[in-house]
Amino acid sequence: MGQEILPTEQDLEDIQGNILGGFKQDSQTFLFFTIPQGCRVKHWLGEISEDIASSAQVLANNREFKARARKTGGNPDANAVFLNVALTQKGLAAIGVSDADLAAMPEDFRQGMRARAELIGDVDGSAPANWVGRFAHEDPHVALILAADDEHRHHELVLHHLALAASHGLQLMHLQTGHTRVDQPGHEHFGFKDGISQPGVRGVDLPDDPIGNPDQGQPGQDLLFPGEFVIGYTAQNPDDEEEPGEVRNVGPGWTRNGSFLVYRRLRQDVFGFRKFVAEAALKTGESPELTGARLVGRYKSGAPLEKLKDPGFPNPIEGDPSNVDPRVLERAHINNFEYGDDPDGKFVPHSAHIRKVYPRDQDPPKEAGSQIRRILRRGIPFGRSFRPGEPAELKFPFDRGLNFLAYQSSLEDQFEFLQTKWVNNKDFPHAEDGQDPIIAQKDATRTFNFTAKSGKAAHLVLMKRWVTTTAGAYLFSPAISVIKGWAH
Ligand code: N7H
Repeated sequence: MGQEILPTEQDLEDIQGNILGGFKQDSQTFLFFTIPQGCRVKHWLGEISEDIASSAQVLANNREFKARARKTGGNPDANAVFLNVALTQKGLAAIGVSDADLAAMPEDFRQGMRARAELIGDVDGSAPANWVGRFAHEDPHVALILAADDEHRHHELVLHHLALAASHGLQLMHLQTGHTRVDQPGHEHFGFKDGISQPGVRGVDLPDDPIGNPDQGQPGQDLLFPGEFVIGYTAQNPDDEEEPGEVRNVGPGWTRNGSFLVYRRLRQDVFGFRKFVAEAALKTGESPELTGARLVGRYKSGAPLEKLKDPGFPNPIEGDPSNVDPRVLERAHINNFEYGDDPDGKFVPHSAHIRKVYPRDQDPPKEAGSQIRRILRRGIPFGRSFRPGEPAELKFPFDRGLNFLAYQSSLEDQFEFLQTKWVNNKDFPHAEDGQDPIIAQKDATRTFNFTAKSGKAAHLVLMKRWVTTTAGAYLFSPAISVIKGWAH
């Protein structure tokens, strides 16, 4: 058994808030800057460092929101404004990190997302040369993540930080908005409920049932060792999901309490997706709701296809999917399922999005192999909701999609592994199972295999991507004390 290093309260004060807490605010803006030589970047860091939100702060506010939602008290700060900071390798160099320390950072991060584009499948329309604005030919140095519930305060926050950065000589490279959808809060643009399943973190997330089930947060949510997401802590044991593994140390000593952040601006073609689902449903004779749910692994409501085979819930594969028992959306059920009892993918196809990116206890990779590939997702949509009748393809800046954000302690073993070995790989988990129909980036033409209502094997040919990468970066989100140390 390895050593168990878990974050203390003092550590949670030092780890940036979007990492372990996650900003839940409805308005978020991502400001990407470059740091020209000779600009007063250290003074700027000094100005912003006092305002960086910690995980302790964000976790406390999120708990108050939850308590209010469950009507058990709760006094969240509706006026809270949160700020976080992350830098690319070029940004670390620009603020004066030593060459030795820069060289000690992992290769994936040093190279950056642009250089790794082919590896992760960002080719053709998703290739960096086609990314929006200045992302098409350069990397940002630093990103500010700004979050507020109140729209007015959010605007003030953004304007304040634009002016502050400019007054210190930083150059704005890209301003990316993010907004919860007004017509369907909590749902991404294709219409599916998002933000349901996240890894729980030991020492941070509390078990619902500490005596009976201390290794789970909410039902079905396995608690993982924090070193999977934050540097300097015990990580998972790759051979046993319940035992601690090694302490994860990466690069120079100052990376402790930091985390690697993947940012991807993913454009969504809602018209194309809806058209495909409607036509596919006609071909297979199944409802459009069921066809969409097969691609994702959940219905638009978030109801998990896998769960619905359990005795006690009406089985939507046989009947009308709108008959889904609403109890399945409750905390006790919505994420409480495995795939081991559906080895052939009869309910959730092997390549359905949520099964590809988190195969749970499926073999391969087995539970322990699944848990070392998890990420903390912190995405938020951008752009207006689709309105029937509008042009099929919308170009920047009027497009829509997902600001995909994910924190982890290894880009190569987590985000890149998911993208290359599972999502883009038609042979995972088994030969010819197909690529992820939602987010695969490699080939435009893919085949989606599933078991039809009749029990027979069926397949759909996907001719087009509905998700395109339109910008991206690998960033590092350092401990708050480290940023204060760099400032003067
Ligand atoms: Fe995915 N979608 O609407 O289809 N995702 N995702 N994702 N995703 C999830 O369970 C979606 C993307 C993960 O724990 C849900 O919280 C869309 C990337 C992971 O069971 C839905 C886009 C990557 C999970 C979507 C997109 C991932 C997950 C269900 C792009 C990583 C958790 C909601 C526009 C490489 C799986 C939920 C689990 C869930 C959709 C991107 C990964 C509905 C539209 C790039 C790990």
